[in-house]
Amino acid sequence: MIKLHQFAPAFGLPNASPFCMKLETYLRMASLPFELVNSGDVLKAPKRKLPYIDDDGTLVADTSFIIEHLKARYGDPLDAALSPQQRAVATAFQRLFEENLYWAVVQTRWADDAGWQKTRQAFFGTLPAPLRWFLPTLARRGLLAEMRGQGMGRHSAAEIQAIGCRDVTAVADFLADKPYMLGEQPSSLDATAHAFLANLLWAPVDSPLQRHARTRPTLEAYCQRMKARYF
Ligand SMILES: N[C@@H](CCC(=O)N[C@@H](CS)C(=O)NCC(=O)O)C(=O)O
Repeated sequence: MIKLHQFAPAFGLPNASPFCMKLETYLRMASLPFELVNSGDVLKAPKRKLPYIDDDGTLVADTSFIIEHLKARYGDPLDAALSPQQRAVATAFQRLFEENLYWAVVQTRWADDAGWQKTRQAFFGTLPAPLRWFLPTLARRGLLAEMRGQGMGRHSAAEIQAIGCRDVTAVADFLADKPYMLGEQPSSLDATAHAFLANLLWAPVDSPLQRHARTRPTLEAYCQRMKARYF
């Protein structure tokens, strides 16, 4: 049985980590049986980030490597029929979500003071004292340092939100009125798109980015479609 090691659910979402939610969505889409381990223990993770899987004793980290592993071991029901052009588009959008939009969402949750109050309560509120007193500040400091190292953190809040809004516009314009990102059939790109868009639309963290996403009703309809089909 595949064990999916991830953070505990928060914000009323299957997971407030878009990467953890991406992998759970993929496993559901590919009809692979799995067990959730909601320990949130990054120190046990091979690359010190979640999620990772334990597949009958084989540990695999990073959602892209995990999905490659799953395809090689259990088959590729979602992407096998994609054309080279569709694969190229999927790769480009995956990078948009995971390498760029992700940091704009991080800004709304970890840098913005009002967002941080929500994040702190949702992610750390149930921790026992004394962890509850110092871990949130350490985690916040660490993530903001990562954001600065990545480069996004060097921009102003308004600039970061404008960058993220352009990503959301690109996704909404490309999705248009198609049922799934690449057309009539779902592909693994939809695991990423659903996880990142649901985290943006449905987390109780107000931001210019969220308000912008909510002006595009096809994004809400898309997430509802994915939720109804796979969750
Ligand atoms: N490229 C990785 C990204 C995973 C990732 O960034 N996970 C975050 C949560 S969304 C994490 O574990 N952060 C903990 C930390 O940085 O200490 C993947 O695709 O799995």
